[in-house]
Amino acid sequence: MIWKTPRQTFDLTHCGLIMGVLNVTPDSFSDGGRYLAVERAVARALEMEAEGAGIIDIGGESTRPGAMAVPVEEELRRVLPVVQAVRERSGIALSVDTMKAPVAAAAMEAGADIINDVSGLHADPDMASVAARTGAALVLMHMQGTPGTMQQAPVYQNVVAEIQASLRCSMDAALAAGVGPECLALDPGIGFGKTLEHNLDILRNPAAFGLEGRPVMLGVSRKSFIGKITGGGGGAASRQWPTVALTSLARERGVRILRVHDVKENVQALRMTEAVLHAPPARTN
Ligand code: HH2
Repeated sequence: MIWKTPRQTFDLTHCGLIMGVLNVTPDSFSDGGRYLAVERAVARALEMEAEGAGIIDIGGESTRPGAMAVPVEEELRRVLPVVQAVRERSGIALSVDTMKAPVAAAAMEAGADIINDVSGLHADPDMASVAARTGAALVLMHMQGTPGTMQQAPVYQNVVAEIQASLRCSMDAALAAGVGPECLALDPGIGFGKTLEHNLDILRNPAAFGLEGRPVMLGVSRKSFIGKITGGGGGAASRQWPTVALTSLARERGVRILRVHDVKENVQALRMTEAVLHAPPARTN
């Protein structure tokens, strides 16, 4: 299972990837406001690389439920200096978490490798052509509605089938624009227009979203549905260990790319799970 960016070719057959979250926003639900200064953001990116992240995902617009859209100039101002500065210091794969084609294009120019579009190409009609032109790897995520409204009353007849159908449309649009199939990864979008029950349905069989053999990515990290299971109190950081548990479970069930805030702990869970999955047969003589 190959996933291609302009700079890297990841073989995900036996080895998954941890994508470290770096939100350069004032209002992200977990790390908002912590990495607004470029030097702090770069230091965190290099720390996550040292902890074993394979990708750093840089985002300049919060997509938490109820979040307001950010103007393109402001998103560029937040994201570009960080992409440039990390790229000067490291060869790690960089992803830009954006729904805006001009932000994706500028980030690719500045040294990014992956476009992570949580709208699955629905927000900006130019996104697919930017991905095709730059050769970016492209994450297509499913979202019902927009961040402003998505958690008001998400409804599905069959959540798995409807996400699959929507991801297939996104994939077809990407391929029609000239994105290489080997560049695509698919994400069911945990928490994006989903109730707790929808999220649990998705987690029961995440491999169902690996259409045409493409790698599945998942972002459960510290999300509020975890707090609904584990009980209140403690805020987002207290959801770290349930996130680690889900990393192991998801990897065992076929997910290859895990987007997380707590890199070190999730890398350990991933490698441990993979050691069990791919253990050589025990010797009998
Ligand atoms: N979740 C968030 C943002 N981007 N991208 C993908 N592919 N999958 C996800 O599940 C996903 C994502 C939301 O988390 P976070 O970035 O931590 O918060 P915020 O949107 O408030 O910045």
